Amino acid sequence: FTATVLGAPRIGPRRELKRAIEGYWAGRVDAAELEATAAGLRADTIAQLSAAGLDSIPVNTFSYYDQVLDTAVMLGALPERVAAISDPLDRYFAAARGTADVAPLEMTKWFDTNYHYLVPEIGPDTTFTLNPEKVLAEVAEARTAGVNARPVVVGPITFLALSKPIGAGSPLDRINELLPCYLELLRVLAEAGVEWVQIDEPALVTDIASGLPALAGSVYSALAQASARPKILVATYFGDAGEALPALARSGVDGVAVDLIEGRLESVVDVPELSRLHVVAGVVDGRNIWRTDLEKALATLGTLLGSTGSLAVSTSCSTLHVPYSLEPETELDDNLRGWLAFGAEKYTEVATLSRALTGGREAEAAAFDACAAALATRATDPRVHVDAVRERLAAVNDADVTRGEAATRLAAQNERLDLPALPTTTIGSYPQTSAIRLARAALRKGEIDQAGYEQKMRDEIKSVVDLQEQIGLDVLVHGEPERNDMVQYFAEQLDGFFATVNGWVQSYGTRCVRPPILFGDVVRPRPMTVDWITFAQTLTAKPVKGMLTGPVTILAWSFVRNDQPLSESADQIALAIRDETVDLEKAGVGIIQVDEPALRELLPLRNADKQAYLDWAVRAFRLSTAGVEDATQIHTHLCYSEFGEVIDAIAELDADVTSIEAARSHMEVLDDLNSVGFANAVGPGVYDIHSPRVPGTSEIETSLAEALKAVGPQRLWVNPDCGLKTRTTDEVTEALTNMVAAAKSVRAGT
Ligand code: THG
Ligand code: ZN
Repeated sequence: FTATVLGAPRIGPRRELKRAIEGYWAGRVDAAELEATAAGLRADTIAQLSAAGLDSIPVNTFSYYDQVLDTAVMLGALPERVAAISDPLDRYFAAARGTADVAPLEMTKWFDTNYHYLVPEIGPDTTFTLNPEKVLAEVAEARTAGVNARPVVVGPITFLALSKPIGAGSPLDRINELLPCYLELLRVLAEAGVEWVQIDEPALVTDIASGLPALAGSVYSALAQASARPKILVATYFGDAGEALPALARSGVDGVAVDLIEGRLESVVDVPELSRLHVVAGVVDGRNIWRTDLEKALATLGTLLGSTGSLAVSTSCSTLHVPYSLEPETELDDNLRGWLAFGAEKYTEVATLSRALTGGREAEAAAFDACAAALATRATDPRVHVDAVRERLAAVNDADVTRGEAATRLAAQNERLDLPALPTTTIGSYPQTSAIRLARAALRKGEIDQAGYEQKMRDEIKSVVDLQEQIGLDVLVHGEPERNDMVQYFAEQLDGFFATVNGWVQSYGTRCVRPPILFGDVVRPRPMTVDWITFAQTLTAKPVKGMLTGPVTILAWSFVRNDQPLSESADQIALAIRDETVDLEKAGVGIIQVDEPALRELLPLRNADKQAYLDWAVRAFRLSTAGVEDATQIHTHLCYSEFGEVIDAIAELDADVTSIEAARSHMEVLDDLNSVGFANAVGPGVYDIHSPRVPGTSEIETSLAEALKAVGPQRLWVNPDCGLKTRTTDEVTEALTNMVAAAKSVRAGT
């Protein structure tokens, strides 16, 4: 084949799958209706890819929730506790989200993307048996549609490398038990007449485990020796496959897919064994939204022609990570539109490149010329290079990223704030009530005007402030009713960002986000949060925290520029946040929180690249927060991850107070922080907000006692482990009341 993509989104162009699945969960949609919606979406995707001119169509990239969970099902590797549920669909959703009796699989980030997968559990009770029904059904369905279908499965190395060990030993130690399932899969796919199977091994571009290239060599040699099998395409993506590439090339597999957006061309060209393989060249960016420079991509393909057996054009990874189409983006100006390619536009790019590769550029001259003309405006658009921003950044020096001594700051803050020992607070958001959602919808539909909307938000803020007063918290927040999303909200107010109207991308399960597009230099035309915070402060004598999102998280949850280093974009955002902190301070706000939940997320996949990232990430945070006086207290909040690899960086952020998710990891993070000499205040989350269960007072006292042992009474704060926007007001009221009671009783004992 000559033109393909490694996978496609499945949530539906209008999030049809989200609605159907959530309807099924709520009992509004039955299984047959759900399946009909799903089948319709799969058929539409196949038709779309085929009509665009692709001659090999990926299938089995559909999922009701997550492709790693699908793989666990295919391999019969669900944990015992869910295996007991007899209905397959209900068992599947139980594994994904839990039930009243059964805990779900954990969820974590898929490599360095903003997609989350479910983490398989591999322990002594795990056995592997092949269940090929889903993949065979999707092959049969595509066959009926008359297309050349290429089933896609997650490979054995990636599956085990991403799994969580239960008990002793590493899941990867089980690879030899798993291979018979894959051999059997190859046999049934061959029997079904499949010509090519794609086995995804993105783990091979990482240093998750040592010895992966050698393991790739042995695993794929074993699979290549299967007596009956389709041709095997091993797909690597999200980076450079490095040493794994020659190992794969020698293993006897028939093809490899390589990411030429995040990987290097040399690592492909330099492997002589690839001259025997079909190389699927990922020259169209599958996870970012920029239009491909066709001229450049064709040159890359030309270079590869000489060193590969045969060549196909592809996206660098599945287009799961980008929105379906630019078509609904009616708010785009012509320049910006010309620089972008979402899913549909990328399929056309792949087909164009593939035709140009065989027929020559001249045969596709119109497309190449249009591309060049559109991209030419990107270099000269005044929004892309703003001299004032660049001059300001060039003048940044070490003093701009350094605050006074921590002890001096603490003394000044204690005097200003006069807080009790073990101060209680919350992370920032309060429940997004239906009143809030209705107000936002009414504003969008023009049923209320901006002033009416803002009044409703002030009403919400007042009720959240009253609630906190009543509960007896020490440091209050305004509750963030005005924010749809903690990144989108800021992107909508900063120049240099474009917020899409329908650019939905699956984040996990049925949950989607609309990542903003960072396309130009970042300018803050006016203060973004000051009015809301100062309004909240008028309602109470207690201090109200200002709430901002940090530069790394804004980047991690946006589509980022590809025409300058990430570090430069981070610094530009940092200057905008810095201006906001200074304005908040001027308005009398004494505590400002700058959240960086995604600090861990952007950590590079290769060890060699990690330190450089952490250096610029920390510096950008410090640039955001070092513009205020010693007496202004800077908080940060971190969540969603294992902090082990970034613990030094957390200390280097030098926030006065760090609230950190710890409820589920039993405060281990405090020992880790101690071990790197972190001496500033911390608020380890004392209960898990991700569950609707309300923690009792004595349970929180136990957590606090544990935390006290680790950090002592001088620098301990008391807070939940994350924002409260997904909980109900009743749950929040009860849990926080218990938290305040626990803090008071522990305070009395210190
Ligand atoms: N914002 C963004 N990215 C994120 C998070 C976020 N990535 C990590 C983590 N948080 C992912 N968590 C969620 C949680 C909830 C939702 C999405 C991602 C969610 N989305 C709504 C939905 O799909 O119905 C849509 C929200 C909207 O209307 O804007 O509930 O917080 N950027
Ligand atoms: Zn959080």
